[in-house]
Amino acid sequence: MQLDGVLKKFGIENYSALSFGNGLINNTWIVENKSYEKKFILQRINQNVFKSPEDIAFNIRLIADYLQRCQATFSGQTPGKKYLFTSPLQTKDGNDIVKTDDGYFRMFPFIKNSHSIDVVQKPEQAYEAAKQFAKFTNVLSGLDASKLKITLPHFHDLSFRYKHFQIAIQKGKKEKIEKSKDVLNFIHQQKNIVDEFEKIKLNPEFKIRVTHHDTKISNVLFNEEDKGICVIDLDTVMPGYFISDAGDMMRTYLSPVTEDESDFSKIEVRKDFYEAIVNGYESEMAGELTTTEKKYFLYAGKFMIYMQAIRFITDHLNDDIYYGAKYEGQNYIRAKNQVTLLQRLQEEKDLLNV
Ligand code: ADP
Ligand code: GN1
Ligand code: MG
Repeated sequence: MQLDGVLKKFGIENYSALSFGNGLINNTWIVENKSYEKKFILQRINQNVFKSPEDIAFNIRLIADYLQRCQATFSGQTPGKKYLFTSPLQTKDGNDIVKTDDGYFRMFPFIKNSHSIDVVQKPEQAYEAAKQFAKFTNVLSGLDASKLKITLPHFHDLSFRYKHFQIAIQKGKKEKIEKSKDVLNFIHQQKNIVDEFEKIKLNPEFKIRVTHHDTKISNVLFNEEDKGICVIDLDTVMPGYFISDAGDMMRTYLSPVTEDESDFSKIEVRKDFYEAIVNGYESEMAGELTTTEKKYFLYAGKFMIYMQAIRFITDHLNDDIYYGAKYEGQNYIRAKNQVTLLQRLQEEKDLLNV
């Protein structure tokens, strides 16, 4: 893709650009300005998914301005030290986002001496990541979440996902449905997870807060000592429940293998990682979470794993229009992987906060 025009808007002409990261939705490049030896992260927003990229830019700006206004200091941090937030760079014309014939682009400074990881190998990494996502929500507790634009309507609305899943079964090809029976049956059997979510929506003990909604490990930057620096990938920051963030950490940090693993015997629930997530999250959010919410960490894991299984199998039945597939049946494998993970989690009887 020709990036000259976009980079020129940010005042960069002499550059190198390399594709970067393993995200499923956006395109990311690492850009180096050869004149100043400065690095940037350039991203093209996936418009099939995000219909209004301006809304994402609005939310990130709202948060950046809020943090700047209150110069947020934070318990657990050195007093006076500012919360690190990766604000987008502005173009020479003062815009956060650039529209070209190839789509919408935005750029961030590359956080120095940072790296991300794709698989959580040590409980300390799970703790650090959970702490960073909790800190993000906590530092924004004074920002009215309802001011955020909804960048993806119904994103973590499990009841909505379940409805779409049922439609996909009605419309999907008979043969595909027949071959997916094991996954479909399991999802139907676990419908109580949806019913519980309906109760949560009616329960005032569950607070709506500024929620990240994509807490996988690659969305945290670490320093060389493996300490969390900050969270990134803010496209899905919207009002939401803590079960979205805590649950997606369970979904992606508990098992030693990723959602793409097809050898399901490798999927397991690592109890010490579960505890690290709860402790890391509570290290920043204990004062904010209600007593009821604190009892819902295990449910959070089930909720997110179940929803991801539904999303993958729905996409499989819909011919991979959302996630794409590198090989035929990839989204079926991913769904079965998530079903296996949920089964493993349900087998655990003595996890914290049950
Ligand atoms: P995607 O939506 O494709 O997941 P991300 O915003 O998560 O996009 O970026 C992809 C990867 O790029 C991240 O996992 C991280 O390694 C790297 N990255 C993103 N933003 C920055 C940044 N500001 N500084 C350093 N690395 C970054
Ligand atoms: C997508 O963009 P990425 O790869 O971080 C998806 C998440 C899923 C995840 C599964 C906007 O995240 O909701 O959990 O894939 N993001 C969107 O890997 O749909
Ligand atoms: Mg990401």
